[in-house]
Amino acid sequence: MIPKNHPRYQSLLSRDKIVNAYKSGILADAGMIAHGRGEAFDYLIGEKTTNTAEKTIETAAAALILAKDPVISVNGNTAALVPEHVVNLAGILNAKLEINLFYRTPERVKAVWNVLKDHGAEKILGTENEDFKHVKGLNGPRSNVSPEGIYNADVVLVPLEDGDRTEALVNAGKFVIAIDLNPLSRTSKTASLTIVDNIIRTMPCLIDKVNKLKNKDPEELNKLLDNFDNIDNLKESLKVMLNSIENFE
Ligand code: PTJ
Repeated sequence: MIPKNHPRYQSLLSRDKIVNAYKSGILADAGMIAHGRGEAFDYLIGEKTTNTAEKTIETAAAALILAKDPVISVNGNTAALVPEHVVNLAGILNAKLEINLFYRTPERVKAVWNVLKDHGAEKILGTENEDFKHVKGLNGPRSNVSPEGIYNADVVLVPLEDGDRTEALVNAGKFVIAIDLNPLSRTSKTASLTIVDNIIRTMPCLIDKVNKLKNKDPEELNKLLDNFDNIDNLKESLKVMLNSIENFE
C-alpha cells in the first residue's frame, strides 16, 4: 500500500499498476522498459501537463470530434494504466475500441479484452475471431487490423505506439494521434499529431476537452487543426525539456 502523502505517490501508483499488469499477463515484458523510458522524459517536463501539451490535447479532441470513424487502439500499457478512461472516451465519442498489440499473443489479447470488459466496454475489436485486414508496409501479426476498426478508420488514437506502425497508418491516409512522452521517437515524429505527456494525465484531460468542444461549430474545430504543425509542436516540448535542464538549481 503506497501512502497518499508520499512525494512520489502518482509515479509509484503507476509502477504498481504496471507491475500488476505484467503479473496478470496484460503487459508485454518490453512494456516495463517502455514505461521506464517514459518516466525519464516525464521528469524533464516536470511530471505535469505542459501548456503546449494541453493545447495539443485540445487539437486532438477537435480531430476526434470531427472524425467520421474514430478508433482508439489499445495496447498492454494503455490497458494497464488507463482502462477506465479509454472506455469512457470511446463512449463519449462513439468511437470503436480495438486491441492492437505489438507483442501479440492470444493470451495477452484475452487479458486486455478482460480488462476492457471489466471497465464496461461493450464491443471490442481486434480479437482472435476476426478476419483481419493487412496494413501495407508492415510484416507479421502487428500488421493485422480489424476491417471494422482501424482498417476503415479516418482518425486513430494510438497511445504508446511504435514508429513503423504509426508510419504505415499515416501512409494509409489516416490522421494518427499519438501519446508519447518521448518527443524524439519515430512515433512522435511520424504521427499526424503527438501529445507529449503521460497517458495517465492526457486521458482525463482529453475527455474534459472533448466534453467542452463537442457542441462547437465544426469550423471552429477545423481552425484548431489548420493551425497545427506536429514538428513545430514537438520542438516546443523539447524546449520545455531543455529549459528544465538549463534552469536546474
Ligand atoms: O502491448 P504491446 O505488445 O502493444 O507493446 C507495447 C509497447 C509500449 C511495449 C511497445 O509498443 C513498445 O515497445 O513501444 P516503444 O517503442 O518502447 O515506445 C513506447 C513509447 O511510449 C516510448 O517512447 C516511451 O517514452 C513512451 N511512454 C512510456 N510510458 C508512457 C509513454 N508515453 C506516455 N505515457 C506513458 N505513461
